Amino acid sequence: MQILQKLEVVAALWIASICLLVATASGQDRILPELPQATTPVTLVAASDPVTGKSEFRYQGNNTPPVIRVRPGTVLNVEYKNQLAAHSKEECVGHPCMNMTNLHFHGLHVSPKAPQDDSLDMIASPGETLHYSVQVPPQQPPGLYWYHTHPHGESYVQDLDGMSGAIVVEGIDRYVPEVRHMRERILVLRDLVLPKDGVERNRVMELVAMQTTQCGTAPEDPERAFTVNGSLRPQINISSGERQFWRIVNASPDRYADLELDSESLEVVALDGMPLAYHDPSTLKRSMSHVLVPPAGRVEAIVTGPLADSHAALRSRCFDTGPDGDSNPGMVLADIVSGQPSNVQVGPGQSGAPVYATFPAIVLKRIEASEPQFVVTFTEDKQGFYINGQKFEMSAGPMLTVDIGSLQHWRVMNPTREVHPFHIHQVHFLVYAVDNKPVKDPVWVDTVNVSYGSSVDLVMDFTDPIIRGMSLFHCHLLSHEDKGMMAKILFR
Ligand SMILES: [Cu+2]
Repeated sequence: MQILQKLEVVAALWIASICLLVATASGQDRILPELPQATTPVTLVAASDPVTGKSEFRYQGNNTPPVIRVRPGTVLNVEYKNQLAAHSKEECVGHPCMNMTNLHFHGLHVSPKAPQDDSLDMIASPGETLHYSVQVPPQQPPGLYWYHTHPHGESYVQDLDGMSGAIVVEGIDRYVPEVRHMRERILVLRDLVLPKDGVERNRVMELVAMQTTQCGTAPEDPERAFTVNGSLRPQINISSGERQFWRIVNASPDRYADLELDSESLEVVALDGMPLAYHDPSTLKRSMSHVLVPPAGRVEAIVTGPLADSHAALRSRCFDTGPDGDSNPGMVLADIVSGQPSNVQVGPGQSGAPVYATFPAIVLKRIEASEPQFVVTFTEDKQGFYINGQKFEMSAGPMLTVDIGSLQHWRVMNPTREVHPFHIHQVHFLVYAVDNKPVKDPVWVDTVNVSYGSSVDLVMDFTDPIIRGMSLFHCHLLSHEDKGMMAKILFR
């Protein structure tokens, strides 16, 4: 009886919170929430919601994860306290979660050794605290990164619960000076699991104008809606003709955001934290009608306010995840409404000249033309998910060892019937071919979608000695990673 009552309370509160989200989104006052900003040192707490049992980050007494801002050449200090419940109400890969946790600093070119970006040995049980002291190198590309938890077997649930936040490495204005005069907006995309109750479910789907016809080849019904900074379909104010600098991270554990604006193209200045100019000083930005941001990906773009009295929205388009994939329908993420011009206080900016990493074209061409030095093959069956036939084990040795100081040609193959986004810690790579055909505009990223029945060819940048140590590469659909689609790499 007591358990039943508790369950009813949980259900009632859960429905109430959905109603609140929907009510907030459908009411007049649904302005995009601003996120708290934090400078190092940061104290972050992992805690369990006493009612729902879901895990969350707490920062300065609230449950909104902060945007951590850090300058290149400084140390990012995070004290991370695991105050999750000893006994979880949530399920991880078929058993109750153990509520182990840690942090990964996604995309940063930093050491994988403790106390830095070590997702293997640094792990906290409930009651334990981790102390991160991450040396961000002076040549770190300035842009949008993010932190999320990375305990093998529990990553999916924790990320779906929202245990993630943005990191801004300051100084992108050194590459694209005009953004200094623009209002900056940080947009963190997360998931709202659609309610089971049919009426509530329809209300949410209608609210975000979710596509109801089948999208792509995945036959399943939609399961999620995107939220922006925790809000369902918020309004973003921008005056007509005003240019703003939007920095967007897809923090979903497994949904793709194929972003587009109704009114115009996005002027993209950085992907996955890497300014386009970082490897090509002549390319400050690129006009794109839509940008595919896979789970864990980021895009930073200049957006111009539409004409007054015209309706415009930020949308995610239908994305085909494959016949075995999850439904990924089109929907509206946010409405763009005409507001007062932003009053931007231009700060001093970052001093010093920008750092560029330009590999001679002849060197890149030679690597691209060579046979792959390593091939990653994603496979799956009813028992799990694999890289090169191996299911990840914490106790396993590295799948390969790489000597620091080289560029390498890697190929990632996906013979399965669903998409898998490939990610490697510590470095960026150049995506130059898909299905053995050169891509028109090669980009440096840290996460790339590999479509079903497809392959990508990459130039891996293993030149920086800071990455020395044991690291990881994996599929960034986190339930796949939890079920084995991950491997160790030793940078020597
Ligand atoms: Cu996968």
